[in-house]
Amino acid sequence: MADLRTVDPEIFDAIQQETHRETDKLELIASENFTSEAVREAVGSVMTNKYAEGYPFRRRKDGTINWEANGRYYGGCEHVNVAERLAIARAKELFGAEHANVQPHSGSQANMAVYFALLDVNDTYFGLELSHGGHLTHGHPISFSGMFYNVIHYGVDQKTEVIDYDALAEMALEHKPKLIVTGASAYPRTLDFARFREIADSVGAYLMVDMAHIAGIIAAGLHPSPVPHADVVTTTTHKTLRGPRGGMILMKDKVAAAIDKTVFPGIQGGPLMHVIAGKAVCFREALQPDFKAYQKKILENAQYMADAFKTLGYRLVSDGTDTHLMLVDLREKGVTGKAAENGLENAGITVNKNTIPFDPQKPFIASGIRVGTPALTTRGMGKDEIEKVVGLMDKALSDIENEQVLNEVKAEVGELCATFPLVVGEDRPV
Ligand code: DSN
Repeated sequence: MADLRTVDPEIFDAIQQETHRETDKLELIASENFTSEAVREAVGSVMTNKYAEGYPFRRRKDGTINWEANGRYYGGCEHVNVAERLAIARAKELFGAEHANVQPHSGSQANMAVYFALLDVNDTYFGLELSHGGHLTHGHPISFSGMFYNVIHYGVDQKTEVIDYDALAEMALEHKPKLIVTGASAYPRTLDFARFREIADSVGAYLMVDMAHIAGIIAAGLHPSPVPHADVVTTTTHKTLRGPRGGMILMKDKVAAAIDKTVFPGIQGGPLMHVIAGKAVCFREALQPDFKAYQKKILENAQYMADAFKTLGYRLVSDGTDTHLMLVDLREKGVTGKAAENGLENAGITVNKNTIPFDPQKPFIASGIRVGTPALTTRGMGKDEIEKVVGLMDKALSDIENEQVLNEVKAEVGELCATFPLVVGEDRPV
């Protein structure tokens, strides 16, 4: 980073400070993780310099792909083509998909491409309610995904806090959606993709699964895969999958031409070839045997974390988790999600406030927090450390405005981080 330090000391300093934050605090945001150095090397490479609008292939009239033909609108794409072809091939292998588009800049753009390709304006589609674990881009009125379509939301059962599949099946018969979207940002239980397919088929709807949160777990074969069931599967690449920040679409061949055309030229221009190179590295890493072991540890750690919270008297939404994340309902502790997020931040523990199903609080206050184990697992933490972390959180949450208590917790967080170091920057080898 010698050049950056000289050329732009302010940005250099901001990156240094972020390095310290990532290294010296405990990261429990369920959607965050730490990429490998190899992924960051690819993302920081010269491929950021290259325009490559189009694809590293052309489609024949019958829709099949001709990998020998040049589908780019710019010259000089021979090397970035290698990166994108590898990313596509590895994504297909990793998830067993018929086709992959690795160009979406984000999960939101991946979802946009699917809606624009499969729906007309004002068409009806179903998405999981945001406050029940869904995502803004699953039809919330303040998002493009809710502005152009007639979106009807389904939710969880109030008692079990698990998706009410019977209610969804009835809703489908009544409203005949053209598309059913599932996948979630804050839903701790296994999603029954076969059941979603059955419901979609009962009304001739497309099925789209946004697997962003659980993509790594699915890649490791530790959560049922949506790929055999869904027409389209969207994801980000930076959560449990531990790749660079970005999006991807997996799809059946029958919708591939329409979706590729919607990603480019429909909604995006030049693909971020440096990020696509990073995605290729991520998929290669995810194809290695140790990735499965890593995902298994994420899930085991989530069970230790859930048990530890319950032992200390916390209520978890749906009473636990099958995945990497859980929602802690803080109402009985007399703490709001917002106060918890702020207090824990001061104690060196990063979480996000989160609404719980049927939350009486507004989203900006929220009754709960969402916590996950991917980032702690990447640091090498296991049962003892997870139990220690929950104990520290309990100490802070039990006296969330007491500065002295928060400082005591922070000191212990510092010791734990030092024992489980993280190499996140060239200038911060540990
Ligand atoms: N913002 C992401 C999350 O935290 O789950 C979803 O896009």
